Amino acid sequence: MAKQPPRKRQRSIAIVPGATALTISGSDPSGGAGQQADLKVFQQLAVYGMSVLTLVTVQNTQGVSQVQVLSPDLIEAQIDAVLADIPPNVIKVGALGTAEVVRAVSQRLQDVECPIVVDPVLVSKHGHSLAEDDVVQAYRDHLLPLAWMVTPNLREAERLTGLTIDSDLTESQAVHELLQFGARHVFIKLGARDGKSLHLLSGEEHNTILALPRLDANNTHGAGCVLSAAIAATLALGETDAQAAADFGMQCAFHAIHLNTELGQGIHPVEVRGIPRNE
Ligand code: PXL
Repeated sequence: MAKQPPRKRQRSIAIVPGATALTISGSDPSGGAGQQADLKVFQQLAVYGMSVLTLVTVQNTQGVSQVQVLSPDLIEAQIDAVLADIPPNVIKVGALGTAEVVRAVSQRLQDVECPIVVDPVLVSKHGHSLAEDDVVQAYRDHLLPLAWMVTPNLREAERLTGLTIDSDLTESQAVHELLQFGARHVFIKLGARDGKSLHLLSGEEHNTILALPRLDANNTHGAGCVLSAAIAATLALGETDAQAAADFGMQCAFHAIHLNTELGQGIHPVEVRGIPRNE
């Protein structure tokens, strides 16, 4: 029998007039991850979505064959155009591609007043590095100090901190380091352990492990993007508590994995239309 979603109550989402979210991210033409995933999540959660394109990937569910990063000038001009016209209630930052782009985007976001959710896209699901060391350094120096929350997976947390994370102690050290770089909240996707999908959220006094049952699934393409986009969307809708936002993001990712449409011949994409919302 298929696993059922956890019984935990899903908070309902009401349409908040004027709730807006901006994603600054790369394109996945097959629609499962990146900017396409972010916009679908915003739409599903009744938030008005806007998007600044940073890079174009050539990919489908079977893999990525090319990446072309847009010029920093063009990215800056897109950000300026949006910010001058429609103020976002939240900004999510996804793939940026080069250190130059990380610096340019950070510079443009320096004075925005809304929360910024940073998903540092540095290491692929398969463990491949997607970023040179200078990109990692630019995240540390320029973008993390602006982040309301940073949402690395385990390997990305290792790249950002230079630590090997393999114990409770090194997990805590990684959270501490990422807070030191200036992120206000740190949410590390630790991965699967003992049949659970585990996450670690920083706290004032102590860090908290957040767990959901792990779905044994091959449709996880885009799950990380959905998680951080849902966190961003709930902030746009007025949430201010980090644990509630993180919890909501996890629930959304869980539901998006649970509804498997089995599209494509590789790692199937998550299905955002599986995320419950009130009608
Ligand atoms: O899930 C990370 C991610 C972000 N942005 C783009 C991607 C991916 C993963 O495939 O393609 C554009």
